[in-house]
Amino acid sequence: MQWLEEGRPAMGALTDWKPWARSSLLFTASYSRPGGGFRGGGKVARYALGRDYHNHLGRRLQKLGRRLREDGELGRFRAVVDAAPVLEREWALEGGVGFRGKNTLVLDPARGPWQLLAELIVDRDWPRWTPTPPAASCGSCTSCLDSCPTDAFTGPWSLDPRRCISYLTIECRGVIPRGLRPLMSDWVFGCDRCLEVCPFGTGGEDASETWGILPALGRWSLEDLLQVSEPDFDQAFEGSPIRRAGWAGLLRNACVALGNLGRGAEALLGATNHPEWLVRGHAAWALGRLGIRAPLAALLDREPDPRVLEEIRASLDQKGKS
Ligand code: B12
Ligand code: SF4
Ligand code: SF4
Repeated sequence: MQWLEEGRPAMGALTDWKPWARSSLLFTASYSRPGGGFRGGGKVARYALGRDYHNHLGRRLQKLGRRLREDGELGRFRAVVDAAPVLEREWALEGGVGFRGKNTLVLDPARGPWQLLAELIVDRDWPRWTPTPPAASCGSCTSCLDSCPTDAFTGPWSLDPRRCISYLTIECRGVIPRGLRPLMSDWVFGCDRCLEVCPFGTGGEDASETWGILPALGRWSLEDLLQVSEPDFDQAFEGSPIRRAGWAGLLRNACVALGNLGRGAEALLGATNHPEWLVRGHAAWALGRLGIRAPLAALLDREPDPRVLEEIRASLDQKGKS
């Protein structure tokens, strides 16, 4: 998440980032829908089951900005969807979208946490309104804090992103810390646990049709995924947020998920020949978790990468899943 660090100065004052900016128009998009993932297991965060919201909302905001410019309402504008160094949640709270849940997300009292945020930054002073503050709050509920699989919350409203499965499966580019892997269940892209348990999350209308479903999810199991080539990955995940994890990253996640599901021995053995060391290393871990030792030991003689050798040795030391 280096881009956030680099953009830190802009978070203080928007005009440090866009000197021409005068107002920010805030938009929310609902993505309430049933959970899903790869065929037979391998969960994917709901926002990523269909088309990429960055593109989808970005295009719509571009269109709106051009339209407002044609109408003489503004000169310059910038559409922002997630990937910009701005305090989207703070802006949403200020705009009256909802309240901040203990899971750190902005909750709409009527539709829960399943809301994406986006903005149109414009070079005109826009009429302000005083939003009515939402009446609801978390109260004494602690469901999200209690149910996080990796214990990523350091307290209410406070998260250590380095332990969050969303970070580990999407943003983390290297090795997933070994101690966290068994806690990740079969999440292969993102995690929704602290949203799923939220009592405010059940009220929204099903938005499945708006976002669609990526065909690759129904087509491939995690075992199939381990055999997908890089060009096929690029093609299958074109226009999907899942592409952000990268080929090696997603296959790494699939290995961890298979290890936790306790299946996929043959596919994992195949993955020990994968060209990416990251995949070979996590496949070795998963095989260890499945209790498959002899083929793992045989790899010690032919594995060239010291990082993978280290994983193999650690796997041989670990006991099979009990
Ligand atoms: C980095 C990031 C992550 C990180 C860290 C998340 C975190 N909770 O800190 C990781 C990768 C873990 C992550 C995960 C997810 N993310 Co995210 N993420 C972001 C991103 C890009 C930046 C957030 C950030 O660090 N901002 C900088 C810090 C400084 O701001 P801040 O945390 O808001 O804190 C400031 C203030 O708000 C205030 N503050 C902080 N805490 C508190 C508490 C109280 C009580 C008060 C009064 C003030 C206050 O002080 C801080 C300094 O000024 C935003 C998009 C964006 N550009 O904002 C999306 C965003 C927050 N993510 C989003 C989503 C949907 C998710 C996931 C659900 C995705 C998934 N299913 O896998 C998970 C949820 C995990 C969780 N429980 O948070 C949505 C949330 C929408 C919503 N309704 O709130 C956003 C807004 C993207 C979007 N455009 O829709 N994410
Ligand atoms: S997204 Fe998952 S791992 Fe991250 S804080 Fe929420 S429950 Fe925990
Ligand atoms: S699960 Fe409970 S504590 Fe967590 S955000 Fe929802 S209402 Fe708040």
